[in-house]
Amino acid sequence: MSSTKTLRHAELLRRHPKNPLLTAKDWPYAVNTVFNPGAIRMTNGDTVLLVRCEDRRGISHLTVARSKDGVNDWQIDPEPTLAPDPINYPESVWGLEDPRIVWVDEMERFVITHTTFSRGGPGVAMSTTRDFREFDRRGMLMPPEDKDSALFPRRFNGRWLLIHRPVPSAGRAHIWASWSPDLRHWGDHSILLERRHGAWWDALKVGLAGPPIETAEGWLIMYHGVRITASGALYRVGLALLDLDNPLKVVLRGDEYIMGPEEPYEMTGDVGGVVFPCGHTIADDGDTIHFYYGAADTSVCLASGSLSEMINWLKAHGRPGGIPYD
Ligand code: BMA
Repeated sequence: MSSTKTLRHAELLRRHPKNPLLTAKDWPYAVNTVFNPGAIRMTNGDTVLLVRCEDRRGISHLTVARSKDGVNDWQIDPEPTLAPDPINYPESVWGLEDPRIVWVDEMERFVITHTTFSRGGPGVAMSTTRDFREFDRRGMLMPPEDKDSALFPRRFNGRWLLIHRPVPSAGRAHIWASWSPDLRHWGDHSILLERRHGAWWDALKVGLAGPPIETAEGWLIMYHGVRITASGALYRVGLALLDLDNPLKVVLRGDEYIMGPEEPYEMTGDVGGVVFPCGHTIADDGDTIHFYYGAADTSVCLASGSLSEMINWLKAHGRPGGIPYD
């Protein structure tokens, strides 16, 4: 175990002083809550968030919020950008949730993987777009129950690789990876990152946070870990590093979470005790990461850090993922 003396998670990530950046009060139309946004930086430098908005029925849709600096002056679409369409897409009847966005050079499109809440439970769906105005909806990729999905932005040996998080009936859930030759047929499923056991902060479920981040040292991933307590679930965020050429190999996994709910806006809301990142942007220096997260299933917040510091922290506080030590 790494000692608490050397734990620097509080310094690793800096919450923005303007948090929460966006709440239901900022929305141009009536919603219950706004949270868990996907994020991407456009070539002109603008930040685009695809925000999960829960309406007052309880059904979620996704709406674009754009900003020049990723903090101020959000231009929010006047109506839902990507909404459930139960007639044409029955799998979306109870809503669209928690998008992750990647730019795929080969397709010259953004690929959005998101939860689609069907009558049979939540599964993973894919939509693509060039402009966040028109979308090509490709339906459900992974049947219920499955969530927390992102596509790697390029192929490995000719095949696409998807991260996702099926939930077995026992309720405890690991992060999985699956391969596809065509983004339609998926197979060769395997566990990528296991939940831990007992008292660990990530003992109940783990799920991907934002999409994998390509660095010289490997694919950096943030993931959420859930632990059940007497007063409900705690959602915190941890780090792992995957091999650059073989992302199924977990090079390092941090023992300790790097961020947990602490601030009042993270502790209080529709679901208190939750920080839930789904997307990030990288600044021009190639190192500063701004990640956007849902706080307490109620608002959109921002925290920033440095990719090199996060990797250095993992080297000090992590160990190879395949070794059982929990
Ligand atoms: C998870 C997801 C998230 C949500 C979190 C806490 O299962 O559904 O969308 O933020 O629970 O409620």
